[in-house]
Order: sequence, then C-alpha cells, then structure tokens
Amino acid sequence: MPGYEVNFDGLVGLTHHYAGLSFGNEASTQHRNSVSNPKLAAKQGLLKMKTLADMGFKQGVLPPQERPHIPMLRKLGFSGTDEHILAQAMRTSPNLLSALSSASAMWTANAATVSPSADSADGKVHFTAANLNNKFHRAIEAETTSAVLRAIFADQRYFIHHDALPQVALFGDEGAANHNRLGGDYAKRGVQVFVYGKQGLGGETEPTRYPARQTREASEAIARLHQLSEQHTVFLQQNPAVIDQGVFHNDVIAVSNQQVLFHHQQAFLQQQQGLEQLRRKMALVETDLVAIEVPTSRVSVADAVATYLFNSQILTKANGKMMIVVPEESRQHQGVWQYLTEMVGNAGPIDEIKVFDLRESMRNGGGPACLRLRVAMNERELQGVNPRVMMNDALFTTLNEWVDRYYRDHLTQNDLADPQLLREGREALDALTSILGLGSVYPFQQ
Ligand code: SUG
Repeated sequence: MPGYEVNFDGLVGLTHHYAGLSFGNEASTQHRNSVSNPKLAAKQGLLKMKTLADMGFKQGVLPPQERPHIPMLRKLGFSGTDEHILAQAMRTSPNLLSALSSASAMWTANAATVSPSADSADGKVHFTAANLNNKFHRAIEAETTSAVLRAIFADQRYFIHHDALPQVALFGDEGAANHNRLGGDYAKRGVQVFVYGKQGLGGETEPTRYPARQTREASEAIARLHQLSEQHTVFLQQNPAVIDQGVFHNDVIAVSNQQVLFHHQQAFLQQQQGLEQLRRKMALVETDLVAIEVPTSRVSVADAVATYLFNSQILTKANGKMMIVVPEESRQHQGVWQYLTEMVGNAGPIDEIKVFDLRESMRNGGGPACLRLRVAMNERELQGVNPRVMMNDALFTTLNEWVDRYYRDHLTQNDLADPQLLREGREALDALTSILGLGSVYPFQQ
C-alpha cells in the first residue's frame, strides 16, 4: 500500500500579534510591540498551503484557537462579564492579556508528536499533543489541540490520541519540532529521532542563557506511549551552545525527509556519534542515510537563525526528487541563497527550491516548517481523515472569503481588550468549525 506524508498547516488566528512572549526565540523578542497584520498573516499561510496542494502535495489545514482565552482569565481570578474581564485584565496586566491572546497555535509543528502506524507495535497512528510547558501562552494550547486532532483523526480503527504529558518542566514537550523520522517509503517502518534540549534527571549539559524546552524524559515517554521499538528509535541531544544562540527548537537547525537529514554542523551534541547511530539503525530499515551537513564556514548559526534555512520543508515530488521550501528571508541572504542554489545543482536528492513570503509569522520566529505538522499515513488511513480539512480550490476560496470577512489588517496589544475582537473571533471560529466539519472543539461552544 502506498504511503503519503500529509502536511497540516496551522491557519493563523485573528489575534495574531507581536508580544515578545518567547524568551530564547530572538525574532519574538526583537519584534515585540510591532504592529501585526492578522489578515495578511492568514493569507500568506493559505497561499503556501494552496500552492503546495496545487503542486500535488497532500495538504491539510488545522484551525486556530479561541483567543483571548477567557476561561483561563477566569481561572486566574478575573470575574464578571467577558467584557469586564477583558477591561480588568488590560488594566492590571496587559502582558498577561497578551499571552492569553497569542495566536501561537498557528505553529502546528508544536501541536503534537505523531508516529506512523508502520512504527508502532499496535499498528496505529499515534498522536501525543504537546504540553508546551516552557511558555505559558503555548501551554494553554494543549487542550484544544487535543480536541481538534481527535475531531480530524477520529477513526479509532487507525488513530490513537494521547493526552499531553504532565504539565511540569521535567516533561517539557514541544511536539514534532523536536522530532524527525527517517526512512524510505512513508508507509514502511522508519527510524524516529527524538531531539531533546536537556535531560531533567541526572543530565550533565544544558544551555545557560536560553531555556531548553524539550526534555529527554518527555521524548522517552512519547516513544513508550507510541509503542516504538528501541531498535528503531534514536535520542539525540541538541547542542546547548546553539540553543543559547537562539535555536529554541531543533527544527531551526535540522530538517529531514525520508532518507535525507539536512542539518547544520553544530546542530547536535556529539554529532558524529549520533549520526553513526542513526546510520546503523537506518540500515535495519534498509535505507542509507543521506546527511547533508552545512558547515559553519558556509552558514553561521546566527545566519541559520536569521534566515530559517533549516526551518524548511523537504518534500518528495512525484518524480522521486525533492523540493525544499524556504522562507523569503533565505533568498534575501546572499550566502544562504548561494548555498541553496549550489545544493540543488549538485545532483543530490534535492533539486528544486520553492520560496514563500511568510513574513508575518517569521517575525515571531515561525517559518515554513513551524507552520506544519507532518502525518505519514497509508492509503486506508488517509481515507479515514476528515476530508473537509484537505486543501483544494473550493476550500481555498472559502477560507479566503472567511478571512476577508472576519480578520483585521492591523492589530496591537491595545486592541486586545476590545470586546468586539472577542465577538468577531467567536463568530469566525463558529463559522470555521462548520466549514471544516469539526463539531464543537472550542470552550465557547461547550
Ligand atoms: O514557540 N513564537 C513561537 C514560534 C514557534 C516556532 N515553531 C517551531 N520552531 N516549530 C514560539 O516561540 C512568539 C509569540 C510572541 O512573542 O508574540 C511565539 O510564540
């Protein structure tokens, strides 16, 4: 049975703004309080999805979440009507209101870790929603993320959903952004690579300036939940020195597709041993690792962080060759662009570059790879996915009209207490759940 990798991109939410919420993510810090354009952000994302769908890649969409998060404001002691809560929160803690209004669920690489059925002992596709414990504005995503994934991958014959890991630092889990899978055909067994920033219990090395968001304990728990075999699983530690230079997720310094691992020279701690181990395990699935290692002399870590060269998507085309999807920032940088053009010209597996303008998301540290969650499936499983979330001409048109109708083209922190923004958001999401056939997944619909 043939296998597919389906990319599920997050649709940017109505409250997309720049709040400087993510210490360790330099773009987020740098653009704090810039004026955002949620309408443009959503359209940039939709265009990426539609263009890739038109090129023949399987593409789905995941919805945004309800923000501001009124239930959490209530939990934190704000009370009265929703309007009163917003006004009170803005008066006493505008930054908290900002955190509870972030549209960060757009970065669906952080929605969950997904293991294909070919790798799991029970032959099911496993999902574990990420707890995103390191950042409060992200930790509040987990519950709705779970509800959304359960609504889309609902067929219990094929899909199994695990709750997010315990919400404590020891189990900090950032989902697929710290996870890769290498192998051949998507429907055949592969080797899963979990990349952690630190080991909570008994670890020796960790970053000193910026937080390590993913722990080894979390990665190990997920490998157990997903029933992966030890023989086909690799745990690598991310290089703490690059986390301290702004590589807050592994997908800012490495990306994989099938047999290819495209990564920076400084991506992992004890890199050569790690790659050797990966190579050995890949031999068990009869695949030769193709490691494309970019030397620091060609692209510095700072340039990788600024251009998001590695936050790219590598997609397999119908002819078996691969295409790399990069953000406009990679084209704008002479050295990075030169590297890329040389790479696609050297008869390796990747022979095409596709560039997207994702500036609104990039300014919060979210590139092409952050915006997508990969789910590898076989034909039968693919048939079991809610078809209404799959991108096509009709859905593209409907979603663009929906964005035109509800989204603002200008948003700052001051707008977040506007009760009209809350109303617009709820009305929009209510309409969206009908468009995507999701049922009731939001707190305001309960
Ligand atoms: O978690 N930015 C996100 C970016 C996530 C990128 N995802 C991947 N690399 N997979 C984060 O740091 C910034 C929000 C703000 O500051 O307004 C933010 O949450």
